[in-house]
Amino acid sequence: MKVYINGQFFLKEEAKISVFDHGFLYGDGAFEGIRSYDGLVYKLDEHIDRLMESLHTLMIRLPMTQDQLKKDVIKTLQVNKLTDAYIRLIVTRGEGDLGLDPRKCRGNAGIVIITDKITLYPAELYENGMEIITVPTVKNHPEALNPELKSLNYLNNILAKIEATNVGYNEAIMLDSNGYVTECTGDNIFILKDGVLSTPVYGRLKGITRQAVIELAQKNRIEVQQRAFTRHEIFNAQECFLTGTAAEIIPVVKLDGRLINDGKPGAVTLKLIKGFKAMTRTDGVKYKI
Ligand code: PXG
Repeated sequence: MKVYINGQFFLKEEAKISVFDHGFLYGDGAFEGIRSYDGLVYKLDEHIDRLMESLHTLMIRLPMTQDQLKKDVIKTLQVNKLTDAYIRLIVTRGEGDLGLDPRKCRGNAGIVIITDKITLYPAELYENGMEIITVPTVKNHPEALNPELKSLNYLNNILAKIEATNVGYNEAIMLDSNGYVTECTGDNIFILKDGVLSTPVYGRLKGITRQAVIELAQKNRIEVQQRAFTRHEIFNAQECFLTGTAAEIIPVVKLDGRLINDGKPGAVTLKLIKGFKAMTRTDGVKYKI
């Protein structure tokens, strides 16, 4: 496996960045998690657009054109001969002196592209659904560190993940400081009630898979509402599922000990999983290895 660092490829063992990089020192940077399926990079433009928004907020200048960055993502897949991959694209503030001030980083931002084989949750969880819990760690306030910003500082989510795995759960719901549901540690959340799909509108990452599922549902004439809701609505929903690049779509059948409906993945969830699978095998930026 070879790793792309600033235009050059390095063996995994030799792929290293400076300890003075502000991405390492302060989590100062942004990233994307992208996937390719069967020689197609799924939603590459959307991922690059979201990355550009993160960089704009962080006031980090991309040291190349967006087009070149997309080409380099594909080149990394080709160098590693991967048709089905997980792609981690990282932009860091770059090397600087000690001290928070980004002006201490006089060089360019750093670009790293890691490609790897995909790791999904166990197949059993896709068939039978997942049990999740709500954790005490509250989601970052949007005016502290906005969850829409996919920054290299993921400690809020990591703390929540630790709280979930400590008690034997794979995923956790995080609430905002008013008690509304935001998302999970690496996935967005949807519920279905009376034929209407709902997903939180504030305080969560604007997931690419979330958007794809919204569009897929609308194509299937399912109404979608982006709105605030509480755990009470999840307990009493007919269906619930999570979406994310890594997880794709995974059914949720129990939250905080409450069965959701009959505790089995719902019909709409299964239909969306099928539609999403088909989409990932046909849409995307084609590449040859
Ligand atoms: N919420 C959060 C906090 C995320 O980090 C999502 C939602 C889903 O967004 P997308 O755009 O992927 O539909 C994410 C995405 C990993 C990994 O390595 C994490 C994500 C994506 C891919 C891999 O754990 N998070």
